Amino acid sequence: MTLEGQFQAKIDAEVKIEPKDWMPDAYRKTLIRQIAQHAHSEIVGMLPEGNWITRAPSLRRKMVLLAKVQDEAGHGLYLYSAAETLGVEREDLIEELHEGKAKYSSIFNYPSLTWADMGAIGWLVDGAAIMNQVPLCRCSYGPYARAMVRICKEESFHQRQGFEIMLTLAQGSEAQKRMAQDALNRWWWPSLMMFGPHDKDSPHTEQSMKWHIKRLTNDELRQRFVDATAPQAAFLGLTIPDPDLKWNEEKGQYDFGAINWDEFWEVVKGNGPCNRQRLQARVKAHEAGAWVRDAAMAYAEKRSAREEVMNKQDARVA
Ligand code: BYC
Repeated sequence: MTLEGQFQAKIDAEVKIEPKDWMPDAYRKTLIRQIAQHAHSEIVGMLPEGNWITRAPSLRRKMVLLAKVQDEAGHGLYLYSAAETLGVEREDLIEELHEGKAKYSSIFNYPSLTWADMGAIGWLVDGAAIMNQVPLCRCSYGPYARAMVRICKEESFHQRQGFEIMLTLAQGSEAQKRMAQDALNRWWWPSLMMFGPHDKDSPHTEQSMKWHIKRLTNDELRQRFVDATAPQAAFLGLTIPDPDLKWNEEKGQYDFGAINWDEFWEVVKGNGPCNRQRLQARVKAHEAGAWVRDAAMAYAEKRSAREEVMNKQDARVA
C-alpha cells in the first residue's frame, strides 16, 4: 500500500495522527491554515468584548467578562501551540496576521456598540463556535483535537454567560428589551456567516471531510445552529430578524432566509467595518508586549544554561 493509502486507512480506522507521523503535505497545509486562522480568530475575538470590560454595568459582570476574554487568549495559546507541532513558527503566523495576509473569522469585523452586544456575542457567536468546535474534538489530528476539548468546555460557559445577559435585558425595562433586540438584529446574520460558504461553494470541505478534519459540513452545522437557537430566541421573547424563518414539519428543521454572501466575501477580503481597526489594535498590543516576550525568553535561556551546568556537575559526581 502507498504511504497515502496507509495514511487514509489510519484515518478511516479513527487512529489519531500525531506530529511525528507521516502525513501528506496537503493535509499538513490544510491543518496549518485552519488552526492558524482559528488561533487568530481567538485573539482578534478578544477585541470586541475587551472594548466593554471598563464599561461593564456591575463588578460581577466585569469579572465574568474579564475571565471570558482571558479564556480567549488561552485558546489562542493552545491553538498556536497546536499549529507549531506541524513545523511552523508562531512568530511567522502572527506576522501573516499583522500583514493582513492571514484570515480570521469574519464575525470579529463587526463593532460592539452596546452592552447588549456582550450578551449577543456570548449567546450567538460562542453558540456558533461551540456548534462548529465540538465536532473538531474528534478531528483526526491529535494535538488539535485535544486542544479543542478544553476550548469547548470554556465556550459553553461563554455561551451561557451571554444568554444570561440577554435574559436579564429581555426581562428588563422597555429600553433594555429594545437594546437586546437591536443586538440580535445586528449579530444574527454575521453569526450564520461564521460557518463559512455554502457547501457547494466551499473549496475545502470535501477533502477535509475525507481526512476527518471536518466531521460536518458548513451547511449542516449552520442548520443545527439555527435549529438550536430559534427556540432560545422565542424563550427570550425576541424576534430573529428573518421573515423566512419558520419550522418545517416535514424536514423536522427550520427553513431560513438567504444569507448576503456579497457582504461575507467583502468582510473576508478585509473590507469589513472594523478590519483595519482590529489589525491596528493587534499590532499595537504585540509591540507593547515585546518586553514581556523578551523577559520570558531571557529567563528561559538563563534557566536552561543553569540546568546545563547542574547536569554537568551531577555527571561529574556520578
Ligand atoms: N470567516 O472551504 P471553506 C471564537 C474562508 S473564534 C473568514 O469552507 P474551511 C470566539 C476559509 O478560510 C472561533 N473566512 O473553508 C473567539 C477559506 O479561505 P482560504 C473561530 C472564512 O476551512 C472570541 C474560504 O473561506 N472558529 O469562537 O473548510 C470570542 C473557503 O471556505 C470563514 C474557527 O476558526 C469565516 N467565517 O471551513 C468569541 C473554527 N468561513 O483559507 C468566540 C475552525 C470560511 O482558502 N475553522 N472562510 O483562504 C473551521 O471550522 C473552518 O476553517 C471553517 C471554514 C468552517 C471556518
